[in-house]
Amino acid sequence: MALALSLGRRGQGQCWPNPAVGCVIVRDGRIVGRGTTGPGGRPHAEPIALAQAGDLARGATAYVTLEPCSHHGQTPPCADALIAAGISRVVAPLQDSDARVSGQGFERLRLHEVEVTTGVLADQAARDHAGFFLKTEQGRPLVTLKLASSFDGRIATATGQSKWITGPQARRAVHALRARHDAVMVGAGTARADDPSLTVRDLGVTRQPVRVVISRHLDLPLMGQLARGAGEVPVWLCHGAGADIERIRAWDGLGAKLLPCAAKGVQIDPHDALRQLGAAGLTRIFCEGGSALAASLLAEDLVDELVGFSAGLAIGAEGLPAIGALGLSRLDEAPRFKLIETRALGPDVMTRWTRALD
Ligand code: AOF
Ligand code: ZN
Repeated sequence: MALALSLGRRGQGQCWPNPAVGCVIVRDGRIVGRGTTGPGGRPHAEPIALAQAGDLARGATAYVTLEPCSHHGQTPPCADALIAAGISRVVAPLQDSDARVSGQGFERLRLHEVEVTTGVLADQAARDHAGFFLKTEQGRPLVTLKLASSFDGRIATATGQSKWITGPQARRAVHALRARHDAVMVGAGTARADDPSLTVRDLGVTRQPVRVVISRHLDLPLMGQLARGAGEVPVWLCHGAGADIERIRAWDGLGAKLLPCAAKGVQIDPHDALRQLGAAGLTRIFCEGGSALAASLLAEDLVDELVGFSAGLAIGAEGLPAIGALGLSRLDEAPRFKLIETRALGPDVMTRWTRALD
């Protein structure tokens, strides 16, 4: 199952709107087939592994990271394919949250006398599929918030200088993280200040993450990196109702997808933006700032994971803070996260945190 989970994780960022599933087929203690859900969500993992196994699938055990599907979608049900291939046991940690499946895949397998074991490495599987579960159960994607800052949590000097706070190893790690998400998201301030391309470079991904900008007024440069490549790597813009019609037309003409969102105070309502991004198919979003967007997501308890890159550099109080005002007065109101990983990356340190849910 650990191998199946790692195969599944390879598909993260590539399979949306579907979950990235892994499958390993074992016969007499030998691995005879492996599969990962294909780019865009098809083929599913099981038929890939079954095709590799061929006749050896008869009497074998299939380890699948999610309940095999039971519905007739664009492909026939994986539960039926496993039954037809003569698989005698299926090990799958969790039930699928898609209403077309949820429990019926397991039921179908049991009905055909396939032994079903659930719960194996379920915590890891729940983390790996968290984006898909959030999308199907709560209608929003998972949000990973990335902060690359000085030791004192600043992302730029008072004059806006930010290149570079962290070193090349940390920046490479950022590209690897982008590749594992369906979309990279920034606020309008960051899009204006940094003119970022938000693409994955030097990693050879088959599917680039969607580039999302949250911009109430759509006051984004029409000559920058995002505008230039909008025809090739998707650009999705979450904007407010009052955005200038000429700007809407201009971005539409460049090939961007426009998502009108509700406002909350002077900003876009992050709940509405995420709801729309989820409805458009995204399961995992990598947010790279800036401080206002980071604060609005944290204030609404919409951050599931944090990734911090911390450099040995002190910028001081006049620098731009990584996270804008949260309006908190008490410590017990502050969103708290649980440490899951630390790694030294040359001169910098990476830490990963998950939302502590108590
Ligand atoms: C599996 N194995 O590898 C994946 C599954 O649109 P379709 O027909 O491709 O079905 C999408 C649904 O299939 C998706 O919502 C989820 O329930 C399941 N994904 N199931 O058996 C896989 N990716
Ligand atoms: Zn399937």
